[in-house]
Amino acid sequence: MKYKAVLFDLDGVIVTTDECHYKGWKKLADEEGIYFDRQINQRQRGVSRMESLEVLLEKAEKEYTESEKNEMAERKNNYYREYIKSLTPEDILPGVMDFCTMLRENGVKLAIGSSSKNTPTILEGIGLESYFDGVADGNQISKSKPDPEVFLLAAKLVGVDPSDCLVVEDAEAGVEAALAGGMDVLGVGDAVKGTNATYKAENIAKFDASLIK
Ligand code: B16
Ligand code: MG
Repeated sequence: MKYKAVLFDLDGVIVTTDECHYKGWKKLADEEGIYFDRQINQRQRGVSRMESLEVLLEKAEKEYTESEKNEMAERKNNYYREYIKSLTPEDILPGVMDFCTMLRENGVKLAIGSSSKNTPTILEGIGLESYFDGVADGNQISKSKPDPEVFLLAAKLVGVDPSDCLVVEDAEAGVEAALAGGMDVLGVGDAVKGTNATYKAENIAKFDASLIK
């Protein structure tokens, strides 16, 4: 194989939780009377909770205090956590398990590199809490994507040099993070179409894995 490790983003790559993030932010925006749509939501992919709130507040008609912002981020997270309560292995996105099985059979290490502080809850919901060789998430980092910190940590956890890693991402910020860390990247979905991702595919199921063999 061309890579010794594959580092997966979580929301929008392994699991459908990107839709739960959208619904949580939409509910908050409606309550606050702030315009919000799916295009704005694309820019929240891969960035931290507080940075996502700032994206939403670009359309706000008033200034919010720091304590109001903290309350809003917490409110959204409570909605989000309600939605992800019902996650099951059926919410794993198409092609993910086949791709992981193929990689593992070829001796490739598998890790998670996610900005989300809810990563442990999500992995438990989809039954993959002990599946990965390393998990780097929003609880362990201080700079979120597009900074490469989370992917550099994931590479370190599996003992692989960044230049031997492939990152799989659905976010523009995530693609930038991987490239900044010296890694190749497979971008999936609509949000990565304008990026410099090494490979692009609609989703993992549609990716031609012979390209990395
Ligand atoms: P939380 P990823 C990211 O996860 C999401 O894409 C992004 O929309 C979210 O704001 C961020 O996690 C933080 O999530 O509020 O759960 O800590 O795509 O890097 O797996
Ligand atoms: Mg993502």
